[in-house]
Amino acid sequence: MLLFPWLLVLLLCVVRDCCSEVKACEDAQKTCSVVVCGRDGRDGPKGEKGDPGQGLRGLQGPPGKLGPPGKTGGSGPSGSKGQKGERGDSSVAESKLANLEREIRTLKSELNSIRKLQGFSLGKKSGKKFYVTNGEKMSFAKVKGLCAELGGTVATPRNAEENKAVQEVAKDNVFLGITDEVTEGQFMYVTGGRLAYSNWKKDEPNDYGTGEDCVILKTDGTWNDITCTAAFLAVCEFSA
Ligand SMILES: [Ca+2]
Ligand SMILES: [Ca+2]
Repeated sequence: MLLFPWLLVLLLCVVRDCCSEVKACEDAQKTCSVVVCGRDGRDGPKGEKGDPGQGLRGLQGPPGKLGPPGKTGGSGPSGSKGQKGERGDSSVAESKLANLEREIRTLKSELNSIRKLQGFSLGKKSGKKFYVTNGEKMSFAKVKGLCAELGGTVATPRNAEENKAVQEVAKDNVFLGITDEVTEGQFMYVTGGRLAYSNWKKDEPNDYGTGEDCVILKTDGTWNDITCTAAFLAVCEFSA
């Protein structure tokens, strides 16, 4: 039965905020054996950080702008040496060369046929030679050039039969492949060698006037030395 009054006093102290008033407390002390009133104490030490809250997290924002390009890096280390390549195929070049050689042989064969045809139509065959003419008159130098261009030489009869063959082809005065340009008075074949045959006209060669170093075969079959710059018929000879 004694507890009831104490509880009543405590309740009064709380309800009336008696503890904030010293006087009220002193009054209470007079009637209370337990004092629960006093001034506020100092702040206590800071507590430990609490756990994260349980609230909802916001949505992830959009990605940021692209940053500026970085500096160019230095050269990397050299790679390892590759394997040796395969050898080139030379069979194509060899095949082309073989084709060219075949064509050259064909052309040579055709050229020989043409020469022989010319020999029959325009020239005269004598032994192992045949003679052709284009019917034109020109200096000895030009005759030499023309015959060389055709693969032949200036007509050079080395016996009476060949001399007659050239005479029949030419039917006019014609240069022969004989001169004394190297040594005056010593006539030689332009292809080399001393004369093996000659058919000089009487009193020829006479090296007349300022000099005569070339030779013509006259229409009568005889020879005469004459100036090389004069123009006479061109007759070339080829091997048959
Ligand atoms: Ca002469
Ligand atoms: Ca003469």
